[in-house]
Amino acid sequence: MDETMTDQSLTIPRPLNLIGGTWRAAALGRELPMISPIDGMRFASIADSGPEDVAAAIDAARAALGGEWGGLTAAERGRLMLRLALRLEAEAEALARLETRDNGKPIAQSRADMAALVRYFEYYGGAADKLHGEVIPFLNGYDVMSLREAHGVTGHIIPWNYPVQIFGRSVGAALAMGNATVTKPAEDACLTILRIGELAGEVGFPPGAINIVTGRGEVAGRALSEHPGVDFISFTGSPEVGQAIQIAAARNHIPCTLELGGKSPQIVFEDADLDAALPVIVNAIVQNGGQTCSAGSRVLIQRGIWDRLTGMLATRFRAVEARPSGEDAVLGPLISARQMARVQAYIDATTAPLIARGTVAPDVPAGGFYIAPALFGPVDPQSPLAQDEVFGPVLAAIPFDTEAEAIAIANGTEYGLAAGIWTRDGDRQARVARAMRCGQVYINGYGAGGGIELPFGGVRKSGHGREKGFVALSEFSRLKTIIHRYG
Ligand code: TXE
Repeated sequence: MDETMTDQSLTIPRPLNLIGGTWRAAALGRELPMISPIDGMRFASIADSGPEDVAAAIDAARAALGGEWGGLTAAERGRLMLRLALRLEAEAEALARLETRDNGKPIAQSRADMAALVRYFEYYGGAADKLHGEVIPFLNGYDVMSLREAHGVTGHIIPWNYPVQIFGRSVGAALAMGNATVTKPAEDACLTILRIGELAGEVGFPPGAINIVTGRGEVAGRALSEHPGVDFISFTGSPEVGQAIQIAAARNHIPCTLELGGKSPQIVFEDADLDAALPVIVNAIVQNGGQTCSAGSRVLIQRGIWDRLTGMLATRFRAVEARPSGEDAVLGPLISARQMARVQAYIDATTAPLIARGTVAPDVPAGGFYIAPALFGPVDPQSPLAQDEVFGPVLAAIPFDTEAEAIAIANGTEYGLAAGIWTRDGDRQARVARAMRCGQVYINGYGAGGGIELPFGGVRKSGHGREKGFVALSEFSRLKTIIHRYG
């Protein structure tokens, strides 16, 4: 048995919410079980919060804006964030182990998530006092200045696939701009976020700046998205819930960012360096079990290299073994029985030929949510496997003849999050990159979400707004123009 499952030294947060700097059980005393995907066993509980708990957190955030948190200068906010970054770095290994137990992802991926979390707090901590307004030339006798202001109370609804990275990018940017935050993490994986909340208190974050309320999406998440006391919502999750969030935001006349996943293509032209492309294409769908919003879930292959590249991919796929998420794991379990059933249903329903299948290690715990990776092709570009976000280690290979056809297929889904282009032809790189209808394009590489500095977000069903990078600070703040007439 892997040590990530038996590690007794883990600090497992209690089933409490963080509201106004204190830890409280849900008002109605309810709890939800936390199941580890590694073995399907209950190993912890969380608060099953209701609208009253969410309202208390929103009140606490509002009070923080009028209290110590709201009184800090931008530089002081930044310094606190940098202090938290150092603390997170010191605790990174313990946090990574908790994340792997909670979420099931391979320990190497959890470590990468923690490194990104630290970087978000460094990056946004350092940026807290660097986005400012300007003095705008106007009529004689006027001084006009624009000011950057916090929205106020920001709501953060976070999914289970990259809880800490998404917490870092959205809560980090919101705090940097002086907002007071209420986070509703996913019921499938949220313990690491609770632990981060504890550490934030220990390094001196004032009460109410960071509130965390756990619970079910349709109860606690809905309450947060519909509450009139929230000034901005950042949501990452499914398109269906994203639409509900946007409707709720519209009812309250507030802005929101939505990051809703994708069906991102990797386009491989005949002149590509296939040896360089191969491991990247495989990693882009195997990483985190394919449960990545920018997973490269379609590979578009020019016909002249179809046999060669699918052959190379098949060899790689067959070598991937799903196993418990210890040091040697590349592919761990999926998040839940529900997600495993969803992925299996796509595999069962597809009529495309199966090119290759990986394996599940024979000694995985019986109750875990393991699935062998699958490569299908040629897949009809209009079929569900090529159109829907499967959110599992399933790659759809699609042949094409011309550049125009590749662009049409790549853009031919409702999603538009990321794309990868593999070619040595510089003109083609530029043409195809500009033709992609999506938020991020990689040329001769693929980073599945990219670095924390790189603006990230989608088009249409992949959502709107940009998080990550400096631009996120604009999303998490608003401009006020002050027109001063002097005599
Ligand atoms: O998402 P949900 P699920 C996609 C992916 C996946 C599918 C379903 O294709 O297979 O969505 O996943 C909260 N009001 N992505 O069901 O339900 C919920 O508690 C307010 C892509 O897990 O959207 C959780 O905190 N909140 C994605 C968060 O929303 C609600 C990552 C996401 O859960 C709510 C995750 C409601 N009515 C899934 N219902 C990505 N972009 O990376 C749920 N929630």
